[in-house]
Amino acid sequence: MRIDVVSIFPEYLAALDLSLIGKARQDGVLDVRVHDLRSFTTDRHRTVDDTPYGGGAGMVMKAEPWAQALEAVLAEAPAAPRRPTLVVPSPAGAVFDQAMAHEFADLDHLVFACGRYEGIDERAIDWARAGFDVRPVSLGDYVLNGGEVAVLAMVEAVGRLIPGVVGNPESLVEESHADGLLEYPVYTKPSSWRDRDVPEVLLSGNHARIAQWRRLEQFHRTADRRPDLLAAVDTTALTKAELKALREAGFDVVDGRLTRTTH
Ligand code: 6GU
Repeated sequence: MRIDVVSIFPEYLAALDLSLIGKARQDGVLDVRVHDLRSFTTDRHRTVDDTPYGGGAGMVMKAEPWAQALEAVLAEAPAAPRRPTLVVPSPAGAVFDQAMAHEFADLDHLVFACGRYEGIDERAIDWARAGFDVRPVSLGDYVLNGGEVAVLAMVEAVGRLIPGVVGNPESLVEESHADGLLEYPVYTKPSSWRDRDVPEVLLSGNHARIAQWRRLEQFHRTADRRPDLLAAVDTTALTKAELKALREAGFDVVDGRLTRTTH
């Protein structure tokens, strides 16, 4: 996969040299290139922003440096059947989730446009639709100073789904959000630590019991921490055995939605 990132703080993206993503780059699985937006300016001060039309606080990123940068990215883009996807990190975007990470992981070419200040002149975004599939994306309902940290998060979430990036692909199956539920709690040696014992079932060697316990822990944890995710569980996909275990554990299906009836 090819990834281009355009930013006025290219040093921010140095973290992409590290860990699994850095290894994937070394191995040639990921081709990540970071570009300095200022290198696409033509004035002496390398200006990338100006005051907003209509007034208001803060500055807006000028359209022309973005057009120059994105044209350069397109000119260098490897030939591909699909046009590149331009991800524009913004608190005003659609919320990034694991489904979107999978969608992006299937693409050949992702380009990230890191805005700063109050955002990018909207005409640059509109203009980019001619050459890119444009996706304004948010990490969640809070405000960052710029898109760089969001890009680090998204590249990591997307990159680890690409075959060959995560050493053991099985670790992708049993993790939070893989099946719409949060992950079960995990433990390692010693079995007793500061008067706290690992749940007995995990030492039993009974793999069916362990799988059932972990599944119920997923439901309990999701009910505690993310009731919104619990309500989104497809209850028609639950097996009879699962439903029985869930009812015994204090859950029930009410109006088609999985609900916890007791604690
Ligand atoms: Cl993607 N960008 C910015 N600037 N702020 C955010 C965000 C993105 N997601 C949440 N807040």
